[in-house]
Amino acid sequence: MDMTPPPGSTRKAFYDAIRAQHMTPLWEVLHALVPQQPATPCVPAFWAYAQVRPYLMESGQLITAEEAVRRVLILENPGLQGQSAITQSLYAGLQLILPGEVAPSHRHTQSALRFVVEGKGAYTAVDGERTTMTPGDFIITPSWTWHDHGHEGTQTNGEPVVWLDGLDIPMLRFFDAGFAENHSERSQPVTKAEGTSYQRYGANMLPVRYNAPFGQTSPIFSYPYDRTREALHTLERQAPVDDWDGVKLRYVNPATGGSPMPTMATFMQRLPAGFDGKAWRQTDGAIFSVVEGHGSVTISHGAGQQVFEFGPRDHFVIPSWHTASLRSAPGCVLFSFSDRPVHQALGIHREERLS
Ligand code: GTQ
Repeated sequence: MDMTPPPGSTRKAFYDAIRAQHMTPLWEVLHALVPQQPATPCVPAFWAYAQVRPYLMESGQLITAEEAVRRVLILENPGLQGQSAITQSLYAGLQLILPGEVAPSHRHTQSALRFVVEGKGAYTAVDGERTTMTPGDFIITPSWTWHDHGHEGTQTNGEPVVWLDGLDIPMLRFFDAGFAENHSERSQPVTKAEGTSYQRYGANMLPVRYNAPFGQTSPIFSYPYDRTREALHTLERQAPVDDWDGVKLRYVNPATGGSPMPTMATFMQRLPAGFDGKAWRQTDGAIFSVVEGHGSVTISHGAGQQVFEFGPRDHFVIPSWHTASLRSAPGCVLFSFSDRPVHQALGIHREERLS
């Protein structure tokens, strides 16, 4: 029997023939399907707040929060154009609310985090409780909970409020598990005093008959910055500083010790003055929001290297398995989030700390 492979043209004819049967040869795509290491289309990207802010404010003149439902400029990864994604699994955007406005109530299966970037006077309502939004606060909207946003200031004395939205939109799209509905009222009825959740779940205690009001999602829906900031600054003075991360803490669901949401982990870190961090890489691509101070991040992948110099309210993304390191001369504070809990649940999370 002749075992010589047929010429390429015969293969091409074969591929055409099986395409009609909705089949395709694995051997042409095996390398790409099962890469030797992550080959993400996501690229490092940086949004300087000084560049972004004028457009955000201009959007405030173009459309109301009511008409837009959510007046957001999406931070779209240049490698994922048209996909409304900042990494393959995550969405990020900057949302603007002006004095007197309401972003009407709805709910969806996508989980959301809000990280407050600037301004005072806005609130988010979740499941009958409002929380005032203060810069640096980390706020959660659990999957399938009613939520609306508003601004109690007036046109004459209020200031614009901007926050970073982080959602698992691309992940739920991948799973085809997205559902949404609008509330019958513009603002949901307020049924709990502000701070109820925090007092009930945020004092290192839980109700005796704790019943997980939001399933796997944290029952604390606002983690105030003053507490986070104090913890980081105290630890910087009193405890060893990590060579890669500086002083970095992860936010927790106090009932489980796990991440605040099943799909997203959130972190806050302080780099002490003069920090010159070692490099690392990990499979979870991460989105950063600069809270205070200045510094730089160096991101390299293969032969390519980029350095972003950052200051307050700037945003950047470190894609999966890109090598990164952080520096800060005056010291700084960085918020970040990623899809790490999903990697961990699937047993595929990898991290390498380079020396
Ligand atoms: O605030 O509910 O940035 O539903 C994207 C989708 C924000 C929100 C976004 C949303 C929201």
